[in-house]
Amino acid sequence: MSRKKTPKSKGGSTPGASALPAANGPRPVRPGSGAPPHAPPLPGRPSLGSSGDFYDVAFKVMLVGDSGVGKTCLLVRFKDGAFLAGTFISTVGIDFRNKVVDVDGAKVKLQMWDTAGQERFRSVTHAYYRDAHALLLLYDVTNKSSFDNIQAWLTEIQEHAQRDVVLMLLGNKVDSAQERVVRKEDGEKLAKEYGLPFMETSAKTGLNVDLAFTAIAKELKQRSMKAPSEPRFRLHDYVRREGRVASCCRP
Ligand SMILES: Nc1nc2c(ncn2[C@@H]2O[C@H](COP(=O)(O)OP(=O)(O)O)[C@@H](O)[C@H]2O)c(=O)[nH]1
Ligand SMILES: [Mg+2]
Repeated sequence: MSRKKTPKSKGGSTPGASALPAANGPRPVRPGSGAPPHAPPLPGRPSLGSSGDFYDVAFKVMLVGDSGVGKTCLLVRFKDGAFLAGTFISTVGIDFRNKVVDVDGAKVKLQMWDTAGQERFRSVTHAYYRDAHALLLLYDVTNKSSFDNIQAWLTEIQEHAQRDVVLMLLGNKVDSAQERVVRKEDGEKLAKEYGLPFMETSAKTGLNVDLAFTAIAKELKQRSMKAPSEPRFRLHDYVRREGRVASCCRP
């Protein structure tokens, strides 16, 4: 299997100015290969980068949703296993972080993009959507308007994202049980209406955070390099089966 080396993630650029080629549908990104972005992964020819981990295939994952729902915190929780409380993180913003995850023996690099404040007026650069292989759409379970705005976000996504983009709906901040105003059933109902996989998460406790990104990585990896003998990965079933319920809400 081909193994590439990933450059370290860093700040300072906008999604439109990505060092990686623009994606074309859910095909993998192949940094450094010089090949068109829509080509399949290179088999059996490892390539070396300047630093970082080896990987077989890479994808762009974008986080969208209203300002304050916890996109940056979710990303940081997945990448670094830490929670950043307070407002500091929301004002600074980051551009992207890389993480390589192991999916059934394959190294899948997720390049995860953050919107760094553009989402405040739902004015996210359209190129941001166009480049995405997967989108995590977040609302905050303690903020009703962030939930009500999901439909508007979906309209944006339908207009500007690739038609076969992998999309998942996440209701974040479930650790804040006292402040919850959006019921889990409401999230489930909305997700069902749009045919989306859905989970509740907490960037604070880490609940379902790794699972959300891993599920996306599994789906994308299968789409790009599924062996004929391999059973089809079912994203909806996977998150339904593996998703944990916040301890506050167990019956
Ligand atoms: N209780 C709780 N607070 C969170 C969670 N995720 C984010 N926050 C807080 O919500 C605020 C906004 O988070 P941020 O990640 O900047 O949101 P963004 O604007 O969507 O990127 C910050 O004060 C975070 O500390 C969570 O899962 N639980
Ligand atoms: Mg942010």
